[in-house]
Amino acid sequence: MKILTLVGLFVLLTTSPTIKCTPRQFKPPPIPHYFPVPVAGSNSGFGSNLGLLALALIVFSVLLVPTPKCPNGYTLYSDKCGRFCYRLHFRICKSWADARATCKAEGTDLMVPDTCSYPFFQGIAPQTGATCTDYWIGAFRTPPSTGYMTLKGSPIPDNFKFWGAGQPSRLTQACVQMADELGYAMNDDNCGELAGYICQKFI
Ligand SMILES: [Ca+2]
Repeated sequence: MKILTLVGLFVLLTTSPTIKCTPRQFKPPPIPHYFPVPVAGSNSGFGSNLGLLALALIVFSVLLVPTPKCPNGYTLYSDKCGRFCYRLHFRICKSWADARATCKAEGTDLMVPDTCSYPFFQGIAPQTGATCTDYWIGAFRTPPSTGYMTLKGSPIPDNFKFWGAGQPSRLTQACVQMADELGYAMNDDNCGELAGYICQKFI
């Protein structure tokens, strides 16, 4: 029995096909094209990608720069006249000085009249349910000086186009408001009078 087993094993080994091992050819995987591959006959490779990279950086930097925000209760205005936040206070009437103090407490100041944005404020001045009909703005004089100026120190001539008819009347009046009865044109009045007020902040 053992002899038959040995004979069978011999036959099996001598008749089996030979398995030849050949070294596996190493083929490196393709390199991903993270970087531009110059194209023959073209100069649009690396340079154009640098341009795209710069554009991407600009876009990201713009997205990352925080947009200035207006204080609570304020509205953003932006056009050829500039970019500013504003708020009309028309329910609690105050003197010119108290009105300005409130604007400052809100991080702003009284609205400075200028030829560009004044018509905009005239347009939004009428407010439904307003307790105060006039609005203090950022213009005044310091008696005995008769010359009016803005909070920025710019003089306001008497022929400034947004003075109401017959204004400024001066006398004891030294603070400027947008007067309801004058179509919200400018009127000087006594600084202690109670009125609404407009706060503004350029951003
Ligand atoms: Ca007046």
